[in-house]
Amino acid sequence: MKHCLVIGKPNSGKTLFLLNLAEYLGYKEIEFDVERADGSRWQRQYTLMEARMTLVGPTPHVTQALYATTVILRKGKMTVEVRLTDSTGFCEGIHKDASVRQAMAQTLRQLRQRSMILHMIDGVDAACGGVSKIDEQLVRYVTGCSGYAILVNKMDLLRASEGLLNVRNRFPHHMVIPVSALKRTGFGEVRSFVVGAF
Ligand SMILES: Nc1nc2c(ncn2[C@@H]2O[C@H](COP(=O)(O)OP(=O)(O)O)[C@@H](O)[C@H]2O)c(=O)[nH]1
Ligand SMILES: [Mg+2]
Repeated sequence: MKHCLVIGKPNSGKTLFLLNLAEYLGYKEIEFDVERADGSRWQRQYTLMEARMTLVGPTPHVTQALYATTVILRKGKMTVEVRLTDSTGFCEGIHKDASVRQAMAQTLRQLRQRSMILHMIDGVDAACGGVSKIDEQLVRYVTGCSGYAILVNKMDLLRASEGLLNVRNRFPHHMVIPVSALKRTGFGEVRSFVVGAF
C-alpha cells in the first residue's frame, strides 16, 4: 500500500478534492481514521454529501487533524491500495492558535513518512500574487520525492489559468496537473499519476 498525503495552504481545496476524488473512484461513503496532534484518534463514516457539508468550507483550518482513508484503484487487471490522507493547511508565520500550530507540526512529521505527495495550490491565488512563499518552501522541502505532483486547483475559476502558468514557469521540472476539485476535472490524470507509482 502507498501512503499519499494531500498538502497545501488552507482553502486550497484539499478536502473537497479528496472527497470528490473518492466519489469519482466510485465510492458513495467514506470512512476516515482521524488523528489529532494530541494523539486522540477516532473513526467516522460519512456519506460523501455529509462529508462535504461537514468538512469543506471557506473558513481556514476546518481540517485540524489527519483524515486518512483507503481507496482501491485498478491497475490493468490488478488492484492497488492507496491510503489517502487529508491534512492541516500550512500558513505563513506563527499561527495564533496553538491547536493549529500543533496540527501543522503533525502534518510536517507526516511529510517525512509519505510515499506520495499531492501538493494543492489554489490557481486563483497563484494568479494574483504568484506562487506563495509557503508553497515555494513546501516544494523545496519535498524535492527528491519521486511520487510528488503539484495540483493547481480551482481551474473552473476565471484567473486560474494564469496561476497555472505561473506555477509551471516557476517549477518547470515538477509534475503539474490542473484540476478542479469542484467540477471534478483533471481527476483521470491524477488517478494515472497515483497508479503509475506502483
Ligand atoms: N470554485 C472552486 N472552489 C473550490 C474548489 N475546490 C475547493 N473550493 C472551495 O474552496 C473552499 C475551501 O475548500 P476546502 O476543501 O475546505 O479547502 P482546504 O482547506 O484546503 O481543505 C471551499 O469553499 C470550497 O468549496 C474548486 O475546484 N473550485
Ligand atoms: Mg480541509
